[in-house]
Amino acid sequence: MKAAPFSLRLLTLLSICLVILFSCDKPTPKDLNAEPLIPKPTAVIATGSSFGIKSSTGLYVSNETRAAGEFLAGMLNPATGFNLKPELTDAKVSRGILLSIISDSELGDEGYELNIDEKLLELSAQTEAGLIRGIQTIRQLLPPEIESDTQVEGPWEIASGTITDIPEFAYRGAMLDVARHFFSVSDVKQFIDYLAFFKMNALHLHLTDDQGWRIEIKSWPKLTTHGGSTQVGGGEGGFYTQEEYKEIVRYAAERHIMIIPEIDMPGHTNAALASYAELNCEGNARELYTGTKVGFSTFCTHKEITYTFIDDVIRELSAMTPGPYIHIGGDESHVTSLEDYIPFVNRVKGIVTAHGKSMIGWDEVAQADLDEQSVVQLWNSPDFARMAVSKGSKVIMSPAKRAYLDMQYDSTTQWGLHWAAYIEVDDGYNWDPELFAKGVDKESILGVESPLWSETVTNMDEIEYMIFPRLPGYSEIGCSGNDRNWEEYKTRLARLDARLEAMEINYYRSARVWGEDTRMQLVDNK
Ligand code: TNX
Repeated sequence: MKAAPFSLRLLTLLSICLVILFSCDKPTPKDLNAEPLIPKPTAVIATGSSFGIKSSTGLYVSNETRAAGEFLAGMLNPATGFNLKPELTDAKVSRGILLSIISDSELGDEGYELNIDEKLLELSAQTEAGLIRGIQTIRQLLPPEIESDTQVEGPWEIASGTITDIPEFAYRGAMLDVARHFFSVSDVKQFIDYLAFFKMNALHLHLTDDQGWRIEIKSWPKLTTHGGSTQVGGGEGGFYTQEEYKEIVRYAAERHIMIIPEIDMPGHTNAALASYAELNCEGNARELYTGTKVGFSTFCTHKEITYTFIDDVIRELSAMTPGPYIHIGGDESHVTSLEDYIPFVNRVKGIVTAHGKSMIGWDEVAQADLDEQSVVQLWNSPDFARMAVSKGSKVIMSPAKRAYLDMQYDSTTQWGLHWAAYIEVDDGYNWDPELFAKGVDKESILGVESPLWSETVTNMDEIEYMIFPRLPGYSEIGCSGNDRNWEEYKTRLARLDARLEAMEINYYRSARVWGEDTRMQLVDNK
């Protein structure tokens, strides 16, 4: 056969090149509605195509969105190996990624909107907090490999369509008990990253208890040098210097998460009572305590020095806490009489207010003189929560039976306690904060918090095992309110496993989520 003329061969070659070029550029069809986002956004409209992030993709910001742009680039660059950098622009952008601040009162303080087509991925919000939440959605829409710290092959495609997302409750938090066992600054940062991933906005740090005082107070140095020197089981404990605490606050603020510091009192105070003899009624310092009993210690509520001490602590703590709240504990004060307890809480509330903060307390504080500024955290008693509402206070819902991250999943769980309940993954999800305590309605509920107490939990692996996969459910309760369904949620949660593994998280592989039943549903959905 005669060879084709040179011009024809060139033409053939050219068309092959063109076909290759075009097929590479053709967006992959994807269904935004099928993406397993947690928490589930308020509204999703899928358009069936996708947006691909490439090394050449522009990341356009304004002055107001530059910090969020840096945050997004920091999330994308390690795994993609790209070097995306926010570029300032006022021009109209029609290709690439665009972060904008818009005015749309429906979005509120933390809502955001994502508009994704084949050429443009636009994230808009009224606030930087909204953008940071939206960036977590972009992260969840990318394959789990995006979690890698080192470069992996793409493609990095995101399903096209529109997402509008506005959280139902203003407060969506978790608590970490750093008193029973101490956790390092880097552990706390990792915990903050987990909250950020699920768009939570508050980290309550339980900083003091019988077994340890974990925050440096410069005017009372023995609190940490002595009171912070041990922990449950007799280990060496530890504490945060004020600089370290400020670093935690800064790291959280970058992710729009507020820190709520708790100084538990008048009970749960053995570490302070062991550090300063004068805080005890008899004037004798107590021994350090490394057991797990509760309810045996109390400040001396009749001594003036007690209030001088509390004023110093709250002053130093308020000065390094930008958030509006100081948590004063108030739980399980079994050796403080009610006649002493009520005036004590009233006086401490005054001290918190004098330092420009609002008081939060565990549900027992409802017995004191509360007001609209005070917040009561329900852990045990619906009666106390109702009492708080009758005084005009707001309530954070943390019922131990449903929301305690230190409760075991079942009788075989290696860590945790079960005094309130065993909480399997579905038990943690299947409750409604608005129905939990009759008379405590939506208007009175600030939000939801899931506490992790650490009597039995000693390191990050154990923390992860207790919080995963329950934490995502608490975040969804806070974001979606009662508009939820376990059967549907379960299919999204089941698909979180690849990401948890990519993040090297030690999680509990619950049969309620990953049993036969779920696997069949996943196959059916494909
Ligand atoms: C009760 S909850 C406590 C804590 C314990 C926890 C263990 C609350 C306000 N007090 O002191 O660590 O149970 O689950």
